Amino acid sequence: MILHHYDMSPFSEKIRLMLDYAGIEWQSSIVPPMPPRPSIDPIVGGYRRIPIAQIGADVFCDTQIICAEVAALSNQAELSYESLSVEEIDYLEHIEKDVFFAVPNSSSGLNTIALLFKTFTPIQAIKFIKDRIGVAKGMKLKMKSRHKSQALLDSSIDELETRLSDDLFLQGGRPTIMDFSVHHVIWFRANSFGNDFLRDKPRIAKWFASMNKLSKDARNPIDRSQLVAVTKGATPRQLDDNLMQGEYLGKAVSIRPDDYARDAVEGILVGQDINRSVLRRPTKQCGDVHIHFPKRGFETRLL
Ligand SMILES: N[C@@H](CCC(=O)N[C@@H](CS)C(=O)NCC(=O)O)C(=O)O
Repeated sequence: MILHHYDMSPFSEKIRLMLDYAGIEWQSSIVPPMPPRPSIDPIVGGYRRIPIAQIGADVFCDTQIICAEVAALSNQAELSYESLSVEEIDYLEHIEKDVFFAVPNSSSGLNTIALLFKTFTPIQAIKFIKDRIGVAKGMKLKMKSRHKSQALLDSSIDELETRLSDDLFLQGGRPTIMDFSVHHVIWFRANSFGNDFLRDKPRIAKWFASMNKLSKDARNPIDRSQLVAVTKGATPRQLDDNLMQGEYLGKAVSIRPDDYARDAVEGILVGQDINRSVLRRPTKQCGDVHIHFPKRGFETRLL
């Protein structure tokens, strides 16, 4: 699997860690923290969120779908959202949206600016701030004030401490999708603004350390020309019969996230079931690719 990602991206950390835990070899394609991303933009055709995963001429957008692929490749169903109950999915949605955005929103503007100037050159930091202001403008999610974000973060951390049992992980003795989906949000908080909050949270501290230890941090880089060669040399995999359910099957459609960074990808809908949509997209350099999206959190429109 090829992973298009950047170091400070929490959702990328979720997949890096899961791939390492699942024992799947992956190749690392580092992209800039904001568009343009010349290595992946011509392949994916508009979708701007990170991470993106790729196997040959199949491209996977959003960690819901990437986790389903990792679960299938490693034969560990518990790494996929599809193994969860509705309540568990609702909990993760709350963590990966409301609590995720509460991390930057709970920090003072000065702390955020200091962090960005520590991470980037001044010009990059200014470009990054401008880019994220643009993303925030197109958002369908309601952002909370700093005070409310801090209260949400505190109560979510208290709740996590009580959810974690003596079994160490959220669903027992080994990590599942629940752990990976919560871990990257805690990682985001700890990496950006320090981990003092772990001091009086012994269960979270132990769990967080155990999760961090899953990282093998052994990356095989792949460069742009290798990427083109791999994509060009592959044909999209055959679609399962159960993907033949979409009402717009065979039609030209656009697909985009329904919440933020809502840039659309256009193509022919060649597969759909209750969890996934697959678009066929011609690319100039690499021929046809299939772009896989989750159904949850995405809109499909007839062109
Ligand atoms: N629901 C998406 C969320 C991905 C996401 O928000 N990624 C952030 C980086 S951690 C992002 O794309 N930010 C804008 C960007 O990098 O251009 C997923 O699960 O993949």
